[in-house]
Amino acid sequence: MKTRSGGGQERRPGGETHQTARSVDQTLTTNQGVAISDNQNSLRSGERGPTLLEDFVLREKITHFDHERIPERIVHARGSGAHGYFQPLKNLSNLTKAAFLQDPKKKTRVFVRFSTVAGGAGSVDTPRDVRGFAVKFYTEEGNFDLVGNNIPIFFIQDAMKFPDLVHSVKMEPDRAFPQAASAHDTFWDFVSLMPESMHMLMWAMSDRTIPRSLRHIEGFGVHTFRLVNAQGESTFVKFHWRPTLGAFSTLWDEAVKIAGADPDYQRRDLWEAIDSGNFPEWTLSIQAFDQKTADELDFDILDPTKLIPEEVVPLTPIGRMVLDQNPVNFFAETEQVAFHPGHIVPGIDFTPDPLLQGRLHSYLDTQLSRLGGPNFHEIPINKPVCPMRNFQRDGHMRMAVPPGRVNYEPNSLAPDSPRENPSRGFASFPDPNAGPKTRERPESFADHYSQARQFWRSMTPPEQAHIVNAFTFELSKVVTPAIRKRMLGHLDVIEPELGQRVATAMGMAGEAEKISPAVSPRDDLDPSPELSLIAKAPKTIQGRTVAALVTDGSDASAVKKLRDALKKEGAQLKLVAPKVGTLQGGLVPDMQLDGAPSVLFDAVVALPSEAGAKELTGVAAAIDWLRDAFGHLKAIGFNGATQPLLAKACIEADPSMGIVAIDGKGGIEAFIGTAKRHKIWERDKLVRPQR
Ligand code: HDE
Repeated sequence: MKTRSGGGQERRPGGETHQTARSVDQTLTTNQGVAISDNQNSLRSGERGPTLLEDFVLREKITHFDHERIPERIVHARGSGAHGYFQPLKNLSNLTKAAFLQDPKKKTRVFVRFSTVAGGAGSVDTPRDVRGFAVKFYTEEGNFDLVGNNIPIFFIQDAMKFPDLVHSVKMEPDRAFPQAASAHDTFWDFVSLMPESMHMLMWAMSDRTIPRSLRHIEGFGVHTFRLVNAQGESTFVKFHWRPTLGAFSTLWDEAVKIAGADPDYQRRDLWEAIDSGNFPEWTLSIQAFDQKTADELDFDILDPTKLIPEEVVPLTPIGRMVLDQNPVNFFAETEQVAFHPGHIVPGIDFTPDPLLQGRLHSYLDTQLSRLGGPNFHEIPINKPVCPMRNFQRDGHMRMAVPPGRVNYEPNSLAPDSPRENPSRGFASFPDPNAGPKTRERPESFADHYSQARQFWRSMTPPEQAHIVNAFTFELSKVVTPAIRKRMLGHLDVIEPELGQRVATAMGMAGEAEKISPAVSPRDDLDPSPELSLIAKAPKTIQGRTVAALVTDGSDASAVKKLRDALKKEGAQLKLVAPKVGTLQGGLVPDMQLDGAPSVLFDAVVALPSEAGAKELTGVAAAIDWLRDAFGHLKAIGFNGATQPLLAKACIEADPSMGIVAIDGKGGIEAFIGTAKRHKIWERDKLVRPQR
């Protein structure tokens, strides 16, 4: 279902309507509404003379253009957004009085922005990086922003360290590189001096930071929040988003090649999925627990570098989010949307997590410079859908025109003007935590290694191998040997096997600096299988793209059979050919081979004609197409004609390694069954050194 075209008015968040129909009079005007007679030529003194200062049309147009860019976000600059809705699964009044969580029939509109953290707005989509997962709920009681990431913990425990963390990971300030990459000295220098980062580093070096797409990421609120019901009772919660399609990742080599083949890979994927009616969906779950459970946990619930394993406090699904509409204007919506963890509604409240507390200042402050002043809440994408009234006035770019002489409260001159409302208004939970004024880390935040070790032990062998490879890659890019050695020392503490494998892979065995942790890592935390993506991956190809390599003379009926079978599974087929024009035999390719390497697809099938296959044996892009799919552990289907090409790519037609002949009986089903495995892990040892 297309949602962006057609006449009439579409409902937009912020109570705005979006006019999609063209007005009858299409005369071009200035911003003041003056009709423009010539939009091609500036006003000049004589045909070949100088341009006149008087040309208000030119000056207005150029001046506006000069100011088209606003400062990009200092972090999370590159983002992709979408509209959608949220619907609770049940009435949650036992936990919270938040109005949007009471009625399972009620849909609340949302706007979501996914992002990478370190790169600039024009950087690529697939660096190794944390993904932001920010959701704005336009509730009837005001906007609620759940500003999370795709990783349940964070690098640091205290907001005081955030500028240092971000400075260290962004481009180095003298040389302005590397862009969108943590693989450089300053980042590893900083984190290797911050033991509290160790747990997050394990996640950052795992496959979580190279996701297959934005539709395939989990999301987390990270901090512990509170839900508060009408009786004033509070429950602690951690928020979790789980994609219905399952969470999947790419391989590092694949992510690197995608960056070159399609820098907008994830933005395009999200856009195309929504545009074609394949609306991405997530379940919102909570881990809900009381003070007694909090006291019994191994770690402090206020420490954002720790998680609560699902095996200890299970997830309770509470709602579902569907993204069903692309933005109609990237700047107006995705760029100007302003998230803030402090945008909260009655029934939800903060905890004194020292990272969250710092964020409550930062996000409001950053919008002042990013969006130019204190009135960013009037920008349509940021506007609440419920009535908004107060005595705040004026400032840059004020849109509202509040009439009357009364702009203060209390007043007796305007009895109908807004008043506070103790029964409905937001009341902070009376958190009893207080103490002497101090700058100190609590003792309960001191264990920095136990959950890092638990994470390592919860991974499957391929995931462990990827973590080893990621540390090896990143640290090999660090030029200063002392930093490498310091990090190797931390890895030894996390788990000696990890430290040794990375050191050996770098040719630095025995060179680790000795790190003596303040609190030694515990050995008794059970692995948490829910932390592994591979262990819980659903067997599905729903929402995936399979590519078929076709040539002149390819069998159109074989292509149709494959397409129909994939469609039944909710997957789509794209045709890739040496040339994009219509092929002999009538097939119409979607993409030309040069611009469609196999990294862009989830699984591939070679369906050339015999003559076509022979010709492709002399084309590097075709050989790489199969070799890369092989190296990236993707299911490969082939017809009989492909044999010479497989031979040229040194690929043995071994079904146990996911190389499936599809022209025989049951061939297509066998191929789809293989593709549902996402990656053929058995093949990994054939193509990657097992460090
Ligand atoms: Fe952010 N963060 N952050 N952050 N963050 C921003 O706000 C900040 C943190 C997150 O799509 C900025 O509007 C501080 C944790 C997302 O617009 C800024 C601290 C988590 C986004 C800011 C943190 C996040 C941001 C930059 C530590 C996961 C993108 C532009 C105290 C729970 C939102 C902006 C979007 C953006 C500050 C830590 C998630 C500068 C000070 C932890 C998803 O205000």
